[in-house]
Amino acid sequence: MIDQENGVFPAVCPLDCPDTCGLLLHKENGKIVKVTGNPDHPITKGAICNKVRNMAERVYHPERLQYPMRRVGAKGEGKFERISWDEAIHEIAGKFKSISAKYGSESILPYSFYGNMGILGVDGMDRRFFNALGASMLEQTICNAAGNTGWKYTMGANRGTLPEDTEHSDLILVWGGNIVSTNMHQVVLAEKARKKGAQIVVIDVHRNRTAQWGDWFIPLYPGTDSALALGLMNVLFDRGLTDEAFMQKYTVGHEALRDHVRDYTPERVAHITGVPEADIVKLAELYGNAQAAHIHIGNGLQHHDNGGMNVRSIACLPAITGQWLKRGGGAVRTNSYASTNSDALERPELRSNPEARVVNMNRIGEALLEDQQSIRALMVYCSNPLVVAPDTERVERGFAREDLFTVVHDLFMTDTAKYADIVLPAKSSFEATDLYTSYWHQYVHLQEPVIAPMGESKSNVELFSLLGQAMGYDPEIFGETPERMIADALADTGNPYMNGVTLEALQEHRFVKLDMSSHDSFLEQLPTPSGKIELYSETMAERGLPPLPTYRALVEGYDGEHPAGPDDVHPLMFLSPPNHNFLNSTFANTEKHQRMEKMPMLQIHPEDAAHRNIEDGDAVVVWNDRGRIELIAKVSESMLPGTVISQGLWWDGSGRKQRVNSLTSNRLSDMGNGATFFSATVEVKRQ
Ligand SMILES: Nc1nc2c(c(=O)[nH]1)N[C@H]1C(S)=C(S)[C@@H](COP(=O)(O)OP(=O)(O)OC[C@H]3O[C@@H](n4cnc5c(=O)[nH]c(N)nc54)[C@H](O)[C@@H]3O)O[C@H]1N2
Ligand SMILES: Nc1nc2c(c(=O)[nH]1)N[C@H]1C(S)=C(S)[C@@H](COP(=O)(O)OP(=O)(O)OC[C@H]3O[C@@H](n4cnc5c(=O)[nH]c(N)nc54)[C@H](O)[C@@H]3O)O[C@H]1N2
Ligand code: SF4
Ligand SMILES: [Mo]
Repeated sequence: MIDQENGVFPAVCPLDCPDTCGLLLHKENGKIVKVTGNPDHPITKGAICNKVRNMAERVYHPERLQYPMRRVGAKGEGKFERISWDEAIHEIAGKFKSISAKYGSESILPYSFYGNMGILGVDGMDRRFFNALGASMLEQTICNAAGNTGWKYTMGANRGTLPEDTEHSDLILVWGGNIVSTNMHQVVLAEKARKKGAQIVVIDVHRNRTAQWGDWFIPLYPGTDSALALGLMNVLFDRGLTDEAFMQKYTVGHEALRDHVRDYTPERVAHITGVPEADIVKLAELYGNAQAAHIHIGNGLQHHDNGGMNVRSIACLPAITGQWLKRGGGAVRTNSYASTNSDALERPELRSNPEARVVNMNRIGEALLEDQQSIRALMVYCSNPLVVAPDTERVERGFAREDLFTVVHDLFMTDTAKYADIVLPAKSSFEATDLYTSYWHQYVHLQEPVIAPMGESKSNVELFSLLGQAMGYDPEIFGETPERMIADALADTGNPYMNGVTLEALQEHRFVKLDMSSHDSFLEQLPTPSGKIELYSETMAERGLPPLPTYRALVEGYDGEHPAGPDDVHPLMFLSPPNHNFLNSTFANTEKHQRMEKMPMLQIHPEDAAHRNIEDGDAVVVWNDRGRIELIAKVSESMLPGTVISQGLWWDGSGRKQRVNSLTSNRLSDMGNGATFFSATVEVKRQ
């Protein structure tokens, strides 16, 4: 493909998005001129989002990094000189060796996430390298850790309703997820259900694009979702809308739960959540009487102090109503049916320091500042922590440490890369070979290079191969080709769903469906301690968590029961969910995507605006004890008073003024050590 100047070539979207779309890359004179959806892909069927339709702008952007560079200016200043790959690799390996010898290998920390979902690059050759090095380990909990943990306490595994089944639902609750922007093919499937009469209810803190598309929008105070779920359970038990036979057979703890939810009367829950009592009853009746009700549990409601419990509580709803037995009924957080042979990929036997300490990625600023003695070198790839990690000011101070040796591998000179001692150019996913699974649908994809690499850029696999060899590690393990790695990753997975997913099948078809033939017995094989759906969780009790779903107010924040008072210095809840045209901080530096998003804004309720003499279009300052940013006010009734919203992780252009994470906290969630991006409070004034 790479040698063919013209033609249409299959590809897969590499971004951290549930849809994992099949793509077609249209090449003319050796360059991609158009990106479209692959109509043969059974789930994504030729439709793709606008972001990726404009991917060529990113791939051929004039600011793509072309060659390795060494810092010559101050940290963060962005002044670099060109060096060769040989020099770069030599310098990094030399530094890692001397730092290891002097301070111990644990003083080196990798920092990565899923800027490119290719398994070989983020869960493969890189892991081999850090295992052999004996580096500290990164706890990668910035995205969905709280919710996944909460879900697993109830259901055992991150599995739920399959996408294709949702077109058979007659009621779809989209709860804390902005699927029009973040999971567009779920919207297509829900539209099919809607044509057959399904109703779509959206429960969110603001009238996002999904709420505008749905049939009924229910706004609530941030972080009060577990209270709402408990209120719904109260009505369901009270009105006999539960499925006794199902609960007997498939759950534990339903008697205890029935007693427990008596405390969550619609009246009290209305007070906590801001959802009117009549709406709570109406929603419970709608849910309890549905033929097949599906709940899409988004990521938004779990980025809170109580995020794990929000998901855990909602996950009890399909269990008490027996919805799991209905086609199109149930719920989904993520669908992790695929798995690779991670030992073959990561080579845990190479681990030179099995006791290496673990650093939580949400607390990177704190780790760098308070632990100065212990972290001496940092290697960042597939992530942009200066923009995406909470508490930016602290992260920035950490990265500014003169004694810290930092390497950043990226496609662009991100805010993070500006702090690097060595910057390395990364290939785009269309320039490399890698393997992609989806965390929503059941297809596995192969990407092979379609275009030549930009400048001297290298893939993660190539980078860590070179580094491993320069360190003197086993040349065979660090010299493996991507094809060999894929073949090994797909062999002996011990996972029946992976039957038939082989390198050869992928080379022939580009994407291969998981073998779902053993899937019918989903409920019979729940991997919880009891083997049943755990409405009461003994494990949670052992870990000091409430064993039954229980509402706990946010650490920093307000609800209807504890509203902000006159003494509160930061009386507004501040939420910064993703926007439509960026993918986290990716695309925030391409002009086309910036134009589509217009500018970084703060949505503020007319009542909150009036108190502060703020009018639509005013420049405003948003601040708290952690930081201060500047945005343009958009006065709107799209959320309840007391909540302000800024969508999108902006960073390019006017410097640090618009980085929303300057305001967010690095507190960890109740479960899973997850991020609490949306549990922050602020004050706002006109500039
Ligand atoms: N266009 C686009 N698509 C993306 C991304 C992107 O940046 N842009 N990011 C990708 C990634 S990494 C992820 S994890 C997913 C995330 O995608 P989603 O699962 O959709 O999650 P979010 O967009 O973070 O939040 C969804 C909604 O939850 C709301 N919310 C916040 N707090 C609460 C609460 O307490 N209760 C309720 N009910 N709602 C609340 C937010 O305001 C937002 O409208 O999207 C992926 N897809
Ligand atoms: N305030 C707030 N903060 C958030 C969120 C939020 O909703 N609000 N969402 C959070 C969530 S859910 C997530 S998942 C995180 C995401 O945070 P990140 O994983 O950091 O995601 P991106 O911002 O997309 O940054 C990915 C970087 O990887 C680079 N990259 C892409 N491909 C490659 C490659 O092949 N090799 C290398 N070396 N680099 C590559 C890209 O150029 C980009 O700079 O952000 C979190 N931060
Ligand atoms: S970002 Fe999501 S919707 Fe857009 S092309 Fe990629 S996988 Fe598809
Ligand atoms: Mo995420």
